[in-house]
Amino acid sequence: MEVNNWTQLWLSYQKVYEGHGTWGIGYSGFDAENRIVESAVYEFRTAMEGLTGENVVITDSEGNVKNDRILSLVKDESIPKEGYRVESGEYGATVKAPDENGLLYGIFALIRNVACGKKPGEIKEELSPSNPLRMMNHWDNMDGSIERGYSGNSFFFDKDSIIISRRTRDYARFMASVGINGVVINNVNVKDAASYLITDRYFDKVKALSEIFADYGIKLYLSLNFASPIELGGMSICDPMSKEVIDWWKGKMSEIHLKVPELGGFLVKADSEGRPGPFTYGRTQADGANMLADIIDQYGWIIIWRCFVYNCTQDWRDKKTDRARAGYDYFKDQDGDYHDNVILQIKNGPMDFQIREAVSPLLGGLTRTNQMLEVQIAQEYTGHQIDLCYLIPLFKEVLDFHTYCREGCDTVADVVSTRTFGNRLGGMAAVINTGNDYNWTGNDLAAANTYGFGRLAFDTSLSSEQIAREWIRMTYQLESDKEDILTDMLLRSREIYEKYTSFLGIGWMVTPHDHYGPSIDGYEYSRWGTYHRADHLGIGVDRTDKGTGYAQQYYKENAQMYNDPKTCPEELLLFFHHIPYTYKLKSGKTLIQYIYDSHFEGLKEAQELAQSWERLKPVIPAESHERVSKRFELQLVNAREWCDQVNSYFYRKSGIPDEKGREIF
Ligand code: GCW
Repeated sequence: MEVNNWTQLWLSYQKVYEGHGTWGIGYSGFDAENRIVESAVYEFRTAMEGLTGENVVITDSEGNVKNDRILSLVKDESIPKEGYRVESGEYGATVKAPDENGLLYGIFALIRNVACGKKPGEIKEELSPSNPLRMMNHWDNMDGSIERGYSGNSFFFDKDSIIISRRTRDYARFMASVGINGVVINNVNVKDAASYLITDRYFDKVKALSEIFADYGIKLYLSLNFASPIELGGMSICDPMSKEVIDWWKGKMSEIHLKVPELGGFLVKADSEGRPGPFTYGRTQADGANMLADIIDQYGWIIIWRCFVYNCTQDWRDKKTDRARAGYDYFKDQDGDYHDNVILQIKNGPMDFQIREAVSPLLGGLTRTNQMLEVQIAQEYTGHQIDLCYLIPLFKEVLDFHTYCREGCDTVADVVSTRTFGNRLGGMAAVINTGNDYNWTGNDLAAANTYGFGRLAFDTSLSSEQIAREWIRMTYQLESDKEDILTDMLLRSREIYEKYTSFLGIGWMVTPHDHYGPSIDGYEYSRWGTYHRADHLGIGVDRTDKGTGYAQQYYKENAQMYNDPKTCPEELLLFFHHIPYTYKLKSGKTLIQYIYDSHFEGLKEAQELAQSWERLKPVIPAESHERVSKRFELQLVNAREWCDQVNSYFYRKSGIPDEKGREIF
């Protein structure tokens, strides 16, 4: 028998109160044998037994079993797609939904409310998802490794085969519980065995996986190798305009459809970081995406095409080429050309998931194209799930950003939800932070990001604090003063990480390739387009109309605001401007003094985080507490290293001492 070598995360269903009696289930308009309905009922039963000790007994069609309370599952087509209405009282509870996914989410809402301490009679919730697509992107490789993975190996793949276990089902439950409806199982860098996921070698297992996902209303997607006609088909080209290439794809897609009909579609990274793509043949990104999309439209599938396209062989001496510009430069011209089962997936910033960067001007810059937001909860640049970094506040900032693309309905949340332009497709995706570690996410506290992303994608109006508190209640069930401590830790963690690492939007300065820990000049003379341009007088990248012109990719209001250091939001000052160390910030502090102060502060606050965690020791399960404590030890080493290296570097460059005379090396 398989041993459950993993935690149940926020679905641990520890008792919240002692209930009594039994529950029966009544169906109205829903088929009790539907796979998703069965999953929903199973979950309700497991949850109620754990949370309250109450039994759930299924009433037979004659209603012969007498139950104290009834859970009524009612189809109500007046509710928007995948939405639900949940109410409970002394009589029992009712979940109304227009479809099975909505029903499942309604059941999970009911469970969440109970797990968060609400009593029957207090529960009333009505919600429909903000975003049609709510996806997780795994960067799992088929050898079992995970690109940018910080929590063990893949639980989907090992030694070039697909793993299906009880863990697969638990994973699907976790995802459904926060409203995820699409999962890409393999890395966007499709190489080696992964190219063969769309062949007979793997069809059976891919299908089996897709069936487990389907039980939880989740579509399985695959990352696709654009050069498949060459690698699998033995052809010499993969030109999207070649008739032979198109015919090859037609045959391939029909074969896939026959074998894995439950699929949702494909994610493609093309012409990026060495991946093949349409540029090789002088074609546009739209040519590539449309070719595939047209072939699969008949199956109801979609193409998710990434906009992370830039020149990764830049010359650092060249100050005109700007990686930040690349996405917009490559994709904006074809706005309107993408067919309607193509959706462009756009990283939140124009660089690459830094702790702070500007919001990508493509979001809302495209007005006639399906678009979705891509964020990263795998902590590649944000502490490798060693350092505590609750990322929901960052995502909220992005979602709330005014693009000025349309009056009154112009935030990124509006745009990607499809509210602004009425696109056929829209949504949010996260590069996920899970692996086969016992606790799934390396750091137990990093699961707040996994939970939080799903909740936020489902309801972008939730606050970072609400999400944090829900996650804490469902995971640890703390007394309110202790819950406050942990909530505060989570909410402050992103800013603290920012303080001891990068400042005012400059980014990078990380150890090349690995991306953990400081290396101020690590990327300064590299080919990756990631420079801070520091000299003895100042630091920052001039992206104004006198520099690379990146600021001009925004709508007028933002373009003007960013172009002028006086109106540019200070936290992004060095993203847009090259600034002297003696420049006075709004606080009256010089830039150099700000660098010193923020780093010393960041280090001190990281120490405070670790101390707060120590105070929680009596109330957190010992193993979990210990795992996280070990991470904090490492975080403090990291924070000290960052603080000392950054301060020393800029002291040596500028020759300006710290006003407060603290130790700098
Ligand atoms: O930031 C880069 C990462 C790569 C990743 C790439 C991408 C999957 O360092 O590891 O490749 O982003 O988003 O495609």
